[in-house]
Amino acid sequence: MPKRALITGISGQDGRYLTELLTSKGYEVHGILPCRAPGIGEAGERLYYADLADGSNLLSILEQAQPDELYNMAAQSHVKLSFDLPVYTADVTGVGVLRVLEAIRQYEKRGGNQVRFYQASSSEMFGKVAETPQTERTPFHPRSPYACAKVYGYWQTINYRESYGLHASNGILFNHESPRRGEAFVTRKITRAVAQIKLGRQDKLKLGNIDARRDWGFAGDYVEAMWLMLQQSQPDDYVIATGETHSVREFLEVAFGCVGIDWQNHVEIDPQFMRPAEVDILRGDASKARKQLGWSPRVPFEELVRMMVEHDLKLAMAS
Ligand code: NAP
Ligand code: G4F
Repeated sequence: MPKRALITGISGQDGRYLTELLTSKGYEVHGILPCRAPGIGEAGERLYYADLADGSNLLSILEQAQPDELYNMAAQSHVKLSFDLPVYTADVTGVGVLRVLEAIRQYEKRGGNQVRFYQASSSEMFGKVAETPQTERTPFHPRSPYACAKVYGYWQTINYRESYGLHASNGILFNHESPRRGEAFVTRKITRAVAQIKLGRQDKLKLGNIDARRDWGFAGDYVEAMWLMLQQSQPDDYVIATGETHSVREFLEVAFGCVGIDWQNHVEIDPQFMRPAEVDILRGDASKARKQLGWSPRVPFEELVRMMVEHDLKLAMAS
């Protein structure tokens, strides 16, 4: 019998990489789509509609999918948007985790198989960082409604592990990017603009705080860490990061450098992209994951940027 996995947020960046990884490992992959997804009403075999703001059909989905592993990727995942939609973000990104955990508890209580649970926690929880680099022991200081919601989900995951013995783990993942990254995140916004500017179809790129620093890795590497967490006999929480930090400014230099253009001639600072509170610097220490999971990142920063620029250039030339 192949192992079965259920992925919420299967249509997102990580959901897609994780589906490929698990499929390559012989898993039968089931996925949950939010009801606004295109093709509504046509979810096929192994695809289910559910909204984490509702959750009323989660138990029924578990009964149909009978997963050995559940990866909770679904979230309103945009930090800036969470300032405009704080209650919605708290509901989906925070309480949504509780809805999934409670469905698993009910499922197991009714005689279902044990479900190993992965929660997509975030380095945003460190927010106004108490120390650098950040580890599993660094205190949280969330700086956005999104980060507050993630802290809630993180602690509910631990509560269900400690109260009910669920095999529930948190991956505290630092920023990870790819050609599949959503277009509203800064890396993809930049690489798409680089392609348009190179082809002479755009002149200016408007950005917010370009001095912010992030620990950027490749999403394809990071989904492997998620899988490794659920293969451990004991559930636990792990930081997943490269250990390097780069500013948005550095990202601009490398991305525009890939096509031989000086970014300074094209970038404008626009206050509409500033946040009410900023996370100035993130840099993670993934020593625990290296030691206990045998995980390490493969794609370095410059290669990641080049991969994204080349992808967006190809896309732009084809359109
Ligand atoms: P993403 O591309 O934004 O994907 C989020 C997924 O959640 C999408 O499939 C989305 O569906 C779905 N979704 C949104 N609202 C939903 C709702 N109300 N009910 C059910 N599904 C809903 O995010 P990602 O980059 O793949 O990240 C995956 C997870 O890791 C997220 O929880 C994110 O917060 C977390 N995380 C990401 C990073 C990172 O750097 N990428 C770092 C740390 C943690 P649609 O496609 O229809 O919107
Ligand atoms: O790409 P971003 O929007 O990612 P952010 O806020 O770090 O959040 C991402 O990573 C988190 C992990 O740490 C995830 F949990 C979360 O779901 C998401 O995937 O912004 C990165 C930085 C910020 O400091 C932002 O202020 O870039 C700065 N920035 C500057 N100009 C901009 C822009 N960000 C966006 N999205 N758009 C801009 O125009």
